[in-house]
Amino acid sequence: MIRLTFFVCLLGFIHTLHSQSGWLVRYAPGHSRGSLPALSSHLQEAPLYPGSVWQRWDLGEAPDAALLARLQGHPAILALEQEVRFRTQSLPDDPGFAEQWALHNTGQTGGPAGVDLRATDAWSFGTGSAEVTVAVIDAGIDWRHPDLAENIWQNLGEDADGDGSVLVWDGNTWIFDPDDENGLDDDGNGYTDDFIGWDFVNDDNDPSDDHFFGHGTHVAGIIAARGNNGIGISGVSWRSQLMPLKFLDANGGGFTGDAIAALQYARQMGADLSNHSWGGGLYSQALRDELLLAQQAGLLCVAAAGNNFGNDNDEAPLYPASYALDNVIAVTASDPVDSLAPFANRGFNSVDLCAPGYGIYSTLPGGDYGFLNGTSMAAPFVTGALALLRSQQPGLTQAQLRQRLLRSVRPLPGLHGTCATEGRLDLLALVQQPVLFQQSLPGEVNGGATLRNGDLLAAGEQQGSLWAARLRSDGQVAWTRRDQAGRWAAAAAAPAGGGLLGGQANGQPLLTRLDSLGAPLWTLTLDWGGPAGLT
Ligand SMILES: [Ca+2]
Ligand SMILES: [Ca+2]
Ligand SMILES: [Ca+2]
Ligand SMILES: [Ca+2]
Repeated sequence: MIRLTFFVCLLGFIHTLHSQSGWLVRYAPGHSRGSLPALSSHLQEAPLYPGSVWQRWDLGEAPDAALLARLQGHPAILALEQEVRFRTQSLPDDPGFAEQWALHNTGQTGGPAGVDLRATDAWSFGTGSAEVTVAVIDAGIDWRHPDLAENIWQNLGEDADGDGSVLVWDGNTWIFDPDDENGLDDDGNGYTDDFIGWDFVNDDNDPSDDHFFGHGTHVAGIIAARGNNGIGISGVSWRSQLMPLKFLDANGGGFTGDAIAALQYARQMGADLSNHSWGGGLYSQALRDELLLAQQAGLLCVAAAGNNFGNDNDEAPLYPASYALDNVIAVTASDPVDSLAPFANRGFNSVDLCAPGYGIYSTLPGGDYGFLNGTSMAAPFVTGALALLRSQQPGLTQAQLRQRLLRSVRPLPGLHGTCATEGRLDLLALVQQPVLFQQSLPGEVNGGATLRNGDLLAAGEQQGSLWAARLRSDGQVAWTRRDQAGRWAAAAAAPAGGGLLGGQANGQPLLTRLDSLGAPLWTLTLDWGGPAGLT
């Protein structure tokens, strides 16, 4: 009884200690709290752990700014910083995440657990950034949807009042900024007041989704529904910008000319990726020409292989998926047991890879959510994956993005013969490929691209835990390892058997590949932009 009481008290004590953010202080040599007699006697001080040179101070809810300034300049104090509250990054808090088997399969469909993109591990390496823009060439997007609105691309070339936004919250919903609606084509791109994209069906500036079940909105949510915002679902990329380009009408039909105009808009306005969850059997030279222009502009296009119940696209092509262009990636659909979905097309030469497309939960118009099936759902998983990779490694070229995508596909027996890679998208394998070199080919460094602080140099899995090497702001290579609780912590060096060693010589970061006995095989000097390129 006594022991039990004590234990409960101890827990209560710990809770009190860590319930609010404190201050971490390190005294200058020879100094201690006694050097600061002016500090009030109610200051709580404790070392972070026995023998730590850092002390934790409790200064109350809102310490006096003048006091802090005095303390920070005090000769007895070497460093003073406020504690930061960390949170796990891998599992988003979106309540609908439990339905998203494709990202994290716990067996919720009744099938085996673990048949998924390993998204929760992949997000340890990054969750996407607003630097990447994805054109959703579809039936439009419910851009007011609470789980999408903050990720909608904004054309600041039409921000006539210069307040940095073309969308405003009117207290009830998102609307176009009334002060920007001037009826002028401010950025001279040929479209008047095109704040967030364009509606090529109705030729106006509101690319809302009027499709009868909300096809475009569902596709958009798979790519980049706002992740970890406490509502709805999580996109593959939590933060990429979605550019709604509507060319499919309320019934899901659209014309080649409008598709081409939409693609031209995406290219002109600098989209990095475009998603094409639609297709048709007729070859169009005009569309192919436009896709070639997109290729020259660095725009990577992801297309659905079609739902013709096992049609072989090698024999009966479906466009745009079947255009044999380096910037067109064709995706068909797998199911929760890693077989080809029953409705999905195949093509050993003309389809690149599989991605989940069966029982997919995503956003629907009117702030809603629901399940849909189709290769239309598979393509946006690949688009989102590429957005994630691009935000993590912005220096990659279109060809490198494609190469990394296809190389990281996980071959699976159930997908044998269905597509060129005979496998399914694996987000973790995709994002943990090193940034600028291939381990197997000494000396192959990405054509002069500049490394930035935080760039991933190498990563891998060992004994069930993830490790990663990133470039630090001082040019050294920092090794980190993720523990069982999902936290990243500094590691002294490369993992045993990881085969890579980081270092620095003459201010240039080095990466050395080791053989199984630890002897160096080769060393790469990495092209580093230095501290000026810090992000
Ligand atoms: Ca504005
Ligand atoms: Ca314009
Ligand atoms: Ca305007
Ligand atoms: Ca969400």
